[in-house]
Amino acid sequence: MTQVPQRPALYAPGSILKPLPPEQFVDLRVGEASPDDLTGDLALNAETRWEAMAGRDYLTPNELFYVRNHAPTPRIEPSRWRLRVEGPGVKRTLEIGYDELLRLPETSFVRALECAGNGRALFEEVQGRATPGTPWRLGAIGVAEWTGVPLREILERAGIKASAQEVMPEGLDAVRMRRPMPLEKALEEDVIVAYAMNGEPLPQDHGFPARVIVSRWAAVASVKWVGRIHVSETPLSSPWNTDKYVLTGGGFGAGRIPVEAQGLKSALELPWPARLRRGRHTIGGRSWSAQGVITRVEYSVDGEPWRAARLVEPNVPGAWVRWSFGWDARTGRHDVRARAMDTAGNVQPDETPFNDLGYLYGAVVGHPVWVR
Ligand SMILES: Nc1nc2c(c(=O)[nH]1)N[C@H]1C(S)=C(S)[C@@H](COP(=O)(O)O)O[C@H]1N2
Ligand SMILES: [Mo]
Repeated sequence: MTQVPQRPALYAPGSILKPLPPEQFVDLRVGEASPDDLTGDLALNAETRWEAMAGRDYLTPNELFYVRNHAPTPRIEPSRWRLRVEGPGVKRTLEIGYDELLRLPETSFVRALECAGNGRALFEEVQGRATPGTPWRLGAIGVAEWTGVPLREILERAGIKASAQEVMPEGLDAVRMRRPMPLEKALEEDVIVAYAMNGEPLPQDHGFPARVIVSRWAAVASVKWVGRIHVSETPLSSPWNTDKYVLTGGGFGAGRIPVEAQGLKSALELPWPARLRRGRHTIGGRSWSAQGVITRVEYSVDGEPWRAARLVEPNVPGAWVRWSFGWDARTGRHDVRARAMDTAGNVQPDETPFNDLGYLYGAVVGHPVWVR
């Protein structure tokens, strides 16, 4: 069992939430920031710089893991924290404290967490059509080992009624971020209430003391600082599945389809744009699919025929695979591309269907590389 040390009280008892200054969004990238900047009180949106992943192990270290907040990070004192499970879909209201949560049957697995908007800036930079919202390139993804209690264990302790339909975790942040999922999704074995990330207690910005991890779904479903789980007998809605995080406009017309499952992407472990000295280089990258396991990754420089990159184990379903290829770089400006394929038969396309809010960019990206 992963040992999670008790944290000291972060502030005086009385309220479990410390009022914080008005939203201040800081546009910085993980890797440019000092560790202090990454654990502060700010509503922080920070993406992992891909060059910071070059040559690293499989997992994203906690301090390099992207942060996406809709409101400032709340500071929660674990001894006062409670998770309440309630609603017409359960037989009784259940309250679980932090120590109790740590004593429930636990599970650990390695999975990616990826923002639905990852790659949004590329709609403009590659496809020439801008969308509003946080302009992530490809760094709004990370892979970690998550440890926690299966949501099923917790729901069963509250007694799931035969009529139960949807499950909506709610965060304790100022916006009370919440988003529903069908009961069947909530009961999957890799949907958990997590309290540890890469063997450490969840960092504050990643949801301390506990967050939901909904494997394979856009990370907006993985509610941080979870305080309440509502179980309904009817379909539920929240601004995050009706107005935000929906596919609408472009090829989707007037419909509003909530973003759920993630797709397929690849990224090079290089700065954007990259600058290299001429000569022989090993170029590394990672590819991931929420729909299956990556079976093959190909690369192409300056429009030359696609060739296979060398995959590096492990290749965990629902996480990513590392790969590399050798390149003899000549002076000039180059366009380096990678595309992945998965066991579900998906291949990264040359273009992503446009949608107004810029979700699920999955097309092949020409990475600009200057060589001198
Ligand atoms: N309570 C709460 N949970 C949240 C969010 C939030 O703002 N508040 N952001 C969501 C979104 S949009 C993403 S992409 C992920 C980011 O998780 P991370 O900051 O740990 O990388 O958390 C999700 N869970
Ligand atoms: Mo997100």
